[in-house]
Amino acid sequence: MKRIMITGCLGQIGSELVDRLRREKGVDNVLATDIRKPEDHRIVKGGKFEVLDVLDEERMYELAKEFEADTMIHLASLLSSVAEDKPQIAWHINMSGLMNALEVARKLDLQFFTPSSIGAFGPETPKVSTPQDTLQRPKTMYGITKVAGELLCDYYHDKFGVDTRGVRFPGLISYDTLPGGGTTDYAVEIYYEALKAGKYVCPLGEDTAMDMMYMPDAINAIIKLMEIPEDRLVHRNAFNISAMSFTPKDILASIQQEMPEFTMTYEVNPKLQGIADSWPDSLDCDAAAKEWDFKPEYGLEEMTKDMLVKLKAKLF
Ligand code: AKB
Repeated sequence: MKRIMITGCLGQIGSELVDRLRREKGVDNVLATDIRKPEDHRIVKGGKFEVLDVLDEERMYELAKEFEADTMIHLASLLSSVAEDKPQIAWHINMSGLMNALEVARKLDLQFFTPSSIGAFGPETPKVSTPQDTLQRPKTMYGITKVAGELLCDYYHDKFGVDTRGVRFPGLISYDTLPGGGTTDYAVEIYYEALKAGKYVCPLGEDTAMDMMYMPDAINAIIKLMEIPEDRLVHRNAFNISAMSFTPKDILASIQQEMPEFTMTYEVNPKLQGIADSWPDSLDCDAAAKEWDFKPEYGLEEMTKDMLVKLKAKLF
């Protein structure tokens, strides 16, 4: 990873990944792209930035070639909840966008990363300690695009020799950029509402367990996986990773440790509940630990403490 082009940079992962890579690899070695260009955004102002619709393969190719990229990190995608509202558009963006990015990687011989998700599993998958290699029959359009994406990335490696790598991200929690349209978004919103309103209405039932991870661990995971020597990898697309598994009741209790006055009520959203119920409760991450030393640092307690401090500084 010396000259890195990233799509979907203004999203939840992209904005923090760009900051980190600009710091570590040099501002001029990172090309940030997104479909929109808010002129006063720090990602737009702070280094190389180009407008790119990932459905435009020709422009993606020209930008990567001109920049002399050696790595493509493809993040642009619709998340699970919004993809259920617009399944046809989600298929188009998630699949054609990925195919375009893989084609650019093949033509220019780029190392390639794209995230998969816990959404790549379905209701028939073992729910607890979900194995790395197991049944994947998701029932959401998001999940279908993620499984197809995993297969496509493996295909580009096996058929064309593209160095494709990926992880199945759990819900990601961060204070910098809000996620948009995911099923796990509640675990971010809850901290905002705790600080702003002192109360939160949760759209999922109190015992709904899902895998989660704090953003610094997610960024570390991307960088670590991309830098591990290829001969260590048995799997490629995509590795189970997770830092914790919790329910709304658990996160409520962890926030109440810091803010005893915080309260939560429940108004279950059937769409979100249905998606969450079809996903694993907890992943087995042994393959990632063995093949590229994956080891997250934050558990629920440490994350809650850090989130509340950082978010307070941001909001007030
Ligand atoms: C979503 O909820 O859609 C994402 C994910 C787990 O992939 N955060």
